Amino acid sequence: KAYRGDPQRHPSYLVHCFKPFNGETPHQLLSDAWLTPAELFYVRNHLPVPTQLKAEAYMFELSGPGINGSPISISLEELKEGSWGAVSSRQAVLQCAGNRRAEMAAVKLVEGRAPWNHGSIGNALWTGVEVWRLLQKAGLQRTDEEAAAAGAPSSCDSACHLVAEGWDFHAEGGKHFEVSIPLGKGMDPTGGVMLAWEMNGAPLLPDHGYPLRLVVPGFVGTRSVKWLKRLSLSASESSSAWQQKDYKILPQAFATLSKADFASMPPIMAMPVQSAILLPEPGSVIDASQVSAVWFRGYAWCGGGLPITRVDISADDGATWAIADIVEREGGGQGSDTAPDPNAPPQVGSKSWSWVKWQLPLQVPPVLRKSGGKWRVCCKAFNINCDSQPGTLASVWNFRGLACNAWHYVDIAVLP
Ligand code: MTE
Ligand code: MO
Repeated sequence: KAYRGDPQRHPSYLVHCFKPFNGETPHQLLSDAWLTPAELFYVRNHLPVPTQLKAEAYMFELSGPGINGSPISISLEELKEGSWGAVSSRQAVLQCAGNRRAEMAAVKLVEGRAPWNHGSIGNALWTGVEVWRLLQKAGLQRTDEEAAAAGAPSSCDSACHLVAEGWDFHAEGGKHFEVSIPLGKGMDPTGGVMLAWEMNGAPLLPDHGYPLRLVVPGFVGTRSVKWLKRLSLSASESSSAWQQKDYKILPQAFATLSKADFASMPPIMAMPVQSAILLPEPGSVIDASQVSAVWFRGYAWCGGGLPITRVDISADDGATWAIADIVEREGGGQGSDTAPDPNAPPQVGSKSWSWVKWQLPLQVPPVLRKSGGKWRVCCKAFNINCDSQPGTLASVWNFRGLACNAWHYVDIAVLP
């Protein structure tokens, strides 16, 4: 009953759960679209959608040490007028911690609700106000002026964490969704953290946080709190179960809930290098008498704002690798002759919150062309720090099934 007010959804979602709604973007669309359409952008809700919120009357509360007049109420109107900092737009990927959980679960059972494939990720253009501007206007000062000039995080005297609470809540416990991020990320002018009211140029849809959400680029999706109710500065992390007992990568030794010592591990913030093959879809059938080569296409992304430098593809389980063509990256290659080459190396020191799209045609191997069989292809990406992805699912397996970023494999069937 609590979910009666939930919005209508696009029928093409690959639904993992209806109450709360957890739906994945169709992979063909993920591949075709540079900006993932909002009406099919993956949805990860923990609770019913709070549907009573209206942009016209909307306010959120800002409080904590260093905030003038704390607590203060800030309306969406004020944000849109630019009273809390210039309005700007930025592309950023959101990826759920559970993206690719289904692969991990196939190795060994995981304690995680939705069996996501590789489609709980999307890239969008977010419009709003940068949180560091808002916090500065609200009175938050860095104690070290030099650090400010250098764009460094605040020195964290009385408040180290930015806690964000949503309007959605548990009918039983009355607890609103809540998580936190380090204040340094929120105060970093290059950290990209925004309060956004538009996604891809239109007001946020109810499922994506209408009327206002936090967007924390480069961090695990769960930090981007939807339906924002309150932002507060705090000396400690959020004490919620979502912060303390959920989004953590536990060692293999804690393979049951009763053993899981959540306090021993920090919550996930920045996400590791990720890439996946979107097309052809696993299980596709290729008729080798009709086609000689197959185009493989997919995405690559890294958390922490670290640009992707390249994507490698292997058809022999990682013994040899071909280099994929980066067909699109932010500011490059979007169908224009004058745009910079997306394969050009990213600037050292630059940040990237968006993804890259890649492709590569592979010849059907002669053996398969002759007698048919299973064709297994995998990909891995590198970021600017030379981090890549681990080879096996077993090496990244964790009890909650989070941050799965092993080489991504697809098996397709070849008919001779
Ligand atoms: N914010 C609130 N208030 N409630 C939620 O359930 N889910 C989080 C995050 N923000 C959530 C939330 C999780 S786990 C993810 S992955 C992202 O929102 C998903 O955002 P999306 O549904 O817009 O794709
Ligand atoms: Mo998530």
